[in-house]
Amino acid sequence: MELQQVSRGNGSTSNNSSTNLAPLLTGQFSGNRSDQKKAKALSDAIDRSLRADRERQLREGGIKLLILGPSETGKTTVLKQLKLLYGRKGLDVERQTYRRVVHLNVMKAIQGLVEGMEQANIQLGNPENAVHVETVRRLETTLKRYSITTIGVPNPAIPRKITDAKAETDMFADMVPAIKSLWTDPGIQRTFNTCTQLSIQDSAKYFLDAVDRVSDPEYTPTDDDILQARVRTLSVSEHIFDIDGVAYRPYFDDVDAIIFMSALSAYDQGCEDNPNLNRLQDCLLLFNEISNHKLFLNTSMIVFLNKIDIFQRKLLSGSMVNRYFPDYNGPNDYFSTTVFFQYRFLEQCKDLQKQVYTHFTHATDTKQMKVIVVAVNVIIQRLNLRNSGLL
Ligand SMILES: Nc1nc2c(ncn2[C@@H]2O[C@H](COP(=O)(O)OP(=O)(O)OP(=O)(O)O)[C@@H](O)[C@H]2O)c(=O)[nH]1
Ligand SMILES: [Mg+2]
Repeated sequence: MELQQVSRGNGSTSNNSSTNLAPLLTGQFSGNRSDQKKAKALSDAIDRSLRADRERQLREGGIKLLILGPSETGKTTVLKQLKLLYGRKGLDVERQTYRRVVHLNVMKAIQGLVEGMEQANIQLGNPENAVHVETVRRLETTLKRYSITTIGVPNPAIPRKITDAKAETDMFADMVPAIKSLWTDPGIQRTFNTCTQLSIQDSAKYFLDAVDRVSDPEYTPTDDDILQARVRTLSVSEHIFDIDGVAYRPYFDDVDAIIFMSALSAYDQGCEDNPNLNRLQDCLLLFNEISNHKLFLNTSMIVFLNKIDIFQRKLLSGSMVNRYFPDYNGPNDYFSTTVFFQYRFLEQCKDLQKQVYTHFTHATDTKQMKVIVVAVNVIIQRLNLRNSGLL
């Protein structure tokens, strides 16, 4: 496959320093307090200057990478992993914002379970929990008022007192007894373990098991909490990373590589807006469009077959792939079914000269993602060298 020429960040500093250091570079330092201050200011200014230069270099050059895929396949999670693995501040910038996201995720989870229990006509194990069911039913309006659309951007639709962190913590704390009683109720547990079409997010159990920890007034989300937390992305964002000296930046036209995200675990789910359309089937159709699109003629395609942990769990619980993909006649084990889906993705791309790479991923697992990112980096560097005639 032919690739466009790509340029790389080389880690060196430029002479066109974007920060003017001249005023700080004049004068001698004797070691007294005011000189120490000056030295610190100088050191900070140099750091800032180096960072600004490096970022400008990355912006001007670099491999252009786009992460695409249907909703809930793990795009934001991969981005978070890149920040953790290669970003300067990891996830610190957004850490406090996620406190509220986690609380919302917990409330959404218990609400989804109560709805699922009622739809499946499952009875509460402990009738005394009926009062808590009522509390959760009333949650809808609260959740609407609290709903977050874009992280870090104030939403004018949210009343000011609700954006107040203390008010939010208090509101959540009021809900905790109901959430805890319901989550341990045998009826809710049965719903969670037996209903396959629940509208709850994948991390529901992770957060419901951690209610005590996340409701602590001093609670600060951990990296794992942030990876598990879910907010739908409504905006397009650009991020710049430097992976082993190679700069990556996402772009829409002229991209060098696309990471196409799919969720293997969605093989038994319907689409949110059209429950009759299988989610993984819909994802295959989208990949067909993307991989054959003339805009991406020279673009490497790297498909992440994500959420393999959930996929494996579903298989182990006895869920049959051929119930949802009737053309699959093989055994219902992990190896055979993943090969089948891998082939289904590969066959979408009609250009036989074009390389499509696939990886089975578990995007919330930082260790696994580190290995995957290194492998992807190797692929892209090799394609880059081949294109420039060096390989
Ligand atoms: N168990 C598990 N959960 C995952 C995996 N990848 C992502 N998730 C979870 O799936 C949910 C959705 O992931 P996101 O990264 O928000 O999905 P997205 O593609 O950005 O979704 P949109 O912003 O709606 O387009 C989050 O709660 C993640 O923690 C995985 O491999 N395994
Ligand atoms: Mg997202």
